[in-house]
Amino acid sequence: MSAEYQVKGNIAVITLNNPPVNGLGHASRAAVVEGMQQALQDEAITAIVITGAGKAFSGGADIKEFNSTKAFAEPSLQTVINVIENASKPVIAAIHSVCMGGGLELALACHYRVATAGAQIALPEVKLGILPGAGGTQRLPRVLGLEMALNMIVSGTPVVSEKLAKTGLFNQMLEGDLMQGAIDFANTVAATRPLPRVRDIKIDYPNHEAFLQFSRNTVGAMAGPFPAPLKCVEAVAAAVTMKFDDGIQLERQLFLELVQSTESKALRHAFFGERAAGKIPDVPEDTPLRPIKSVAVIGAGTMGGGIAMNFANAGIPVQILEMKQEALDKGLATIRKNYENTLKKGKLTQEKFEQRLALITGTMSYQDIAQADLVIEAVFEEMGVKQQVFKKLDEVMKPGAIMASNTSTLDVDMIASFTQRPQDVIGMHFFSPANVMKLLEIVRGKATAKDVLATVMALSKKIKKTGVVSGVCDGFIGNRMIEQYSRQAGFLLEEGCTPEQVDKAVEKLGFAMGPFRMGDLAGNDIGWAIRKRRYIDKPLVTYSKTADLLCELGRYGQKTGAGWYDYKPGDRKAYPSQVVNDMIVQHSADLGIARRNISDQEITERLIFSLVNEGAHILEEGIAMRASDIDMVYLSGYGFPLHRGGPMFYADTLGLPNVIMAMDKYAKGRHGDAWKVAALLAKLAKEGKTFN
Ligand code: 3H9
Repeated sequence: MSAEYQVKGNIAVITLNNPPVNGLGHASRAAVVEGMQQALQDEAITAIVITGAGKAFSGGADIKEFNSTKAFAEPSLQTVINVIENASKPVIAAIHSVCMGGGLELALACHYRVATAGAQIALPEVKLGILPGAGGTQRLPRVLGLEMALNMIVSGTPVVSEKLAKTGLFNQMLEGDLMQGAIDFANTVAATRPLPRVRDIKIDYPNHEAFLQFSRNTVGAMAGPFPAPLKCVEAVAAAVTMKFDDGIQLERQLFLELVQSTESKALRHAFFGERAAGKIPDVPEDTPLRPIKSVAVIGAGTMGGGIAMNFANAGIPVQILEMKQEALDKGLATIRKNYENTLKKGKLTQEKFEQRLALITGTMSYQDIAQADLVIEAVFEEMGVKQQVFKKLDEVMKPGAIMASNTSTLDVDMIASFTQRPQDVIGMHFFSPANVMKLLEIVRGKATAKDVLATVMALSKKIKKTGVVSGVCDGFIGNRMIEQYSRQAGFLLEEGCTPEQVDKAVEKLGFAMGPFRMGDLAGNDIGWAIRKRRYIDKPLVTYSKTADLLCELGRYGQKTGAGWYDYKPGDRKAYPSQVVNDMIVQHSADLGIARRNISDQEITERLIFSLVNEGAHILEEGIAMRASDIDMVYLSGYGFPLHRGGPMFYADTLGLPNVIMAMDKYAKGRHGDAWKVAALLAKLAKEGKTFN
């Protein structure tokens, strides 16, 4: 049953029951209408309470239905709302826990609303690239006022119910048992007529046009590539400028436009992708977890320090181990400085600042960290160094401690083999800056125990990361793909581009940063070291030597004040570099390449399709469990534009046969070997299917 009908004295109670969050899917909507009809026909019933079972009143419309006709099948949410609002008996929404989207819209159609404290109230549709499509933009301003409602609708941010206690949204805040309180309230209003309807409230906002214009300007400036925020303003404006029914009609029309937009599809893909990433088919959800009450990090460098901050932020004590006092002091001082900056910006209270710093301690003794539940190694990216560290960890760590490596490319199985307990070894690949970036690649070795994997997945949630599982291969999901992207970026320089032209083309597509600005930020020497190792193993793989030449000039990036671009002291702005551009032109001449004009389309296709093709190989080999995992890696770790949904989703939207057609064209150019179409990509295109 997706909604239950009960009678308590003279009160009918309709309880939404569609776990996990009582999404208003087709069956739930039909059940509410049925319950309403039953209650209205029963003469003994004097009022109707609507509530939700389990952990939500309702999380809103069932987003899964949006890609099918089910979302609009009758009874639609609009129909349910009309049945409730036009009912001849009082209908009371009894709200708790979560009341969002269509759930809040349903509550707004009720004649009365009662709530417990702590309920999350939101119209979060904008985060899915849509707007409230069942009256929310028209009714919320009528109970909260124009400004507050607009803020909530444009931001999608939840507000706790007690903060709204004094607004027209709630008739009563309840303490104690919600159901008893709601029934008592229902009995007090059972005879009230006429029944109050939110739609009949007049919004009083003198000079609303000035406010709306201000909102259009500010929202427009922040909306970026997303159409939804401005459409939200347009719909809310209708609540003051149009008759209620006309406003509803406009809202409907805007909703239907947005729900079909690629931007919204991409955001919905990301919503489900993030949740799917947490599911590992052969690891049951109830796998017992190892308790993680303390953590140790080996290495106080930029990475180690950033990693440690994640745990302190989550209230978990963390020790940092270094070999030299000086390095340890420097690392701890950097952490302090980072927190001080956050404190200065007002994003941290003094109390939290002190708490977090107190949770981070330093040591130079392995014995001191022996009792940690989890240890993460973040030392130099070299197998010999990792070997020493893991041998030592194996000697000292208590039985059952999880031993993780933050390696970004190395073989986690080999690292595990340095210990007598490979089942306790796992990869935890953080992205720099580790205290900021959302992505955590969780590398499952062939011996990694299921409970170790489950524990690290749960921990990633606790430290607010998007955890994505990868199998073992050189570079895992993200860096293995980026290698192909970087190769293309290098070839483009040899063939006629400047770093600036490549970066601009990619940034125009929506990337946070193009490959060369990114290289300067991360440090070009890191890629250099990786290439030296990689191409010894794979001498036949071609790549542009331009990046090596850059490093030979000592231009490692922002940290050396020069990289692909020039930098001024204390300024992160990238200035095109004559030295670099001359070097690139000279390198082309040395290779005998006649430089040519290259279009932005060629640049972006070569970069993105090289990601897609490698992503297809990664899927074929089972390194990633699903295409959406690859998209999550790129959305949360590589600045891939959110409105394009990740590389695999983007390829789906372009059409896989079109991707292959472009790849075939580039295969006829230089380094055609890079464009061999992955078998999975070819197969899906042939069958008319998509990755996602
Ligand atoms: C809308 O209402 C449109 C209307 O205006 C107009 C219509 C005409 N649908 O996040 P969690 C699933 S648009 C389907 O991990 P939490 C989710 O996929 C909707 N499924 O839990 C996951 O499934 P699984 C507006 C949904 O406790 C499970 O619930 N509403 C929906 O951390 C648990 O999710 C929103 O945008 C849904 N609406 O957070 C609310 N919501 O276990 C979006 C959740 O299979 N949802 N699921 O992976 C949220 O913000 C959070 O999920 C919520 C719970 C706060 C509710």
